[in-house]
Amino acid sequence: MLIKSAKYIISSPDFEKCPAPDKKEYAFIGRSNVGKSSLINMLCNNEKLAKTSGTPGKTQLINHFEIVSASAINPKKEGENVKWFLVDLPGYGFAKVSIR
Ligand SMILES: Nc1nc2c(ncn2[C@@H]2O[C@H](COP(=O)(O)OP(=O)(O)OP(=O)(O)O)[C@@H](O)[C@H]2O)c(=O)[nH]1
Ligand SMILES: [Mg+2]
Repeated sequence: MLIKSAKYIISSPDFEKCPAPDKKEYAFIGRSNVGKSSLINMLCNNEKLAKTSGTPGKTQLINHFEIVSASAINPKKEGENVKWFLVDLPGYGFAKVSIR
């Protein structure tokens, strides 16, 4: 699969405020500081897309990115643009931030 573009859409404090689920969504779950945001940036070839930090607890909101990729799953649609959400989630565990 070829990711053609990745665009920041919105940061949401809880799932009810997230964008309408009109596209497929993919998210990575894991402890704070394991590299979820870095992985998203690597996949999208854009180091500035998702904010990363060496201090656990950087991502505190649900961040939606709209991805346009060239389809490689359905042979009939090969090369066609497909839009989906890549979602950067806050980590759990040992975030070095105060409890809100
Ligand atoms: N050695 C190594 N360090 C990495 C790798 N990926 C990310 N890091 C580092 O790990 C730290 C945390 O990366 P993030 O991508 O911000 O981690 P996160 O899982 O999004 O963290 P939270 O937002 O706190 O949940 C940063 O200092 C990155 O540079 C990797 O593949 N190898
Ligand atoms: Mg993060």
